[in-house]
Amino acid sequence: MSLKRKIVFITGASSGIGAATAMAFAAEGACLLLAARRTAKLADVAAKILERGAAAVHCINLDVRDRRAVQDAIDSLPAEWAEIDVLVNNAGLSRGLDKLYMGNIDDWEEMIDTNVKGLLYVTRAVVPGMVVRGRGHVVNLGSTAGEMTYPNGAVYCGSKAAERAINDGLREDVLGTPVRVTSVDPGMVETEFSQVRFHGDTERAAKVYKGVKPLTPEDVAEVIVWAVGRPEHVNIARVLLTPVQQANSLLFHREP
Ligand code: NDP
Ligand code: 8X3
Repeated sequence: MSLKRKIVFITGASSGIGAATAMAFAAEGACLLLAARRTAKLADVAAKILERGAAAVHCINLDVRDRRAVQDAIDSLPAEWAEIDVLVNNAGLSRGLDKLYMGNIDDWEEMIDTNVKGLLYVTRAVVPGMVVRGRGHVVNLGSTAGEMTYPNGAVYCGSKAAERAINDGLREDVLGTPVRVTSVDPGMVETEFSQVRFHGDTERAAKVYKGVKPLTPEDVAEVIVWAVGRPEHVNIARVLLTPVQQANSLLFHREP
């Protein structure tokens, strides 16, 4: 399926997987609607994707946790951006790595509000238009963490298990329409993810990737663009991808 001039809405496009996905869709000549909170970073991504071949770009300053702001952002899109063809529900984060009974409740709220409720708000705002127009594709970012819970990560893993259930539920609920629903579930990807998890502790973040060659954001972006580019009658339900040195959430082969 040609992605030329398709309107692709990516949440969390200011870094990591979201920014790489914007670049990958740009190379296909898509129109990129980019959202995040850090507008300066978003502007950098926008400039790069135009150089890369995006047909057009429009940036939105959006916190997906703000239910009203999400609906307003979609309702007030300029007419030429309103008919979203592809939604990539990528905005997400982990905070902390603590035993559940010692966890920081503010961290839990932030993860659940972003990864679960934010994803739901954006989906609720965008998918009705897809159903009415009779076309659309939703790609949700899951994780190996949603398949297998690891110690000290119960709330993040729970948020990604919820993503998995919501992804499958949405696919059931749009059955009978041409809308497609895909979950892309990576293992370890080197992005700002671990720095965010450890509240800016770069030394601790670097240890996460020690002795392992992680996935790059571009590896994940390539899978997302591939899933969206399948012929219109093909729905890729879920793609699980890991570095070769990772078998699942818990099992890694680390070089000394
Ligand atoms: P990054 O930290 O590099 O990027 C996260 C993106 O989410 C940023 O653009 C950030 O933008 C945005 N974001 C966070 N909170 C909000 C919010 N409240 N509203 C809007 N945007 C928000 O991490 P990744 O690229 O790694 O993460 C992207 C997705 O991939 C997440 O859903 C993550 O759970 C998932 N994932 C990551 C893996 C990994 O190992 N890195 C593996 C599996 C899944 P800003 O701060 O500017 O708002
Ligand atoms: C991100 C992968 O293993 O750090 O979802 O939770 S992990």
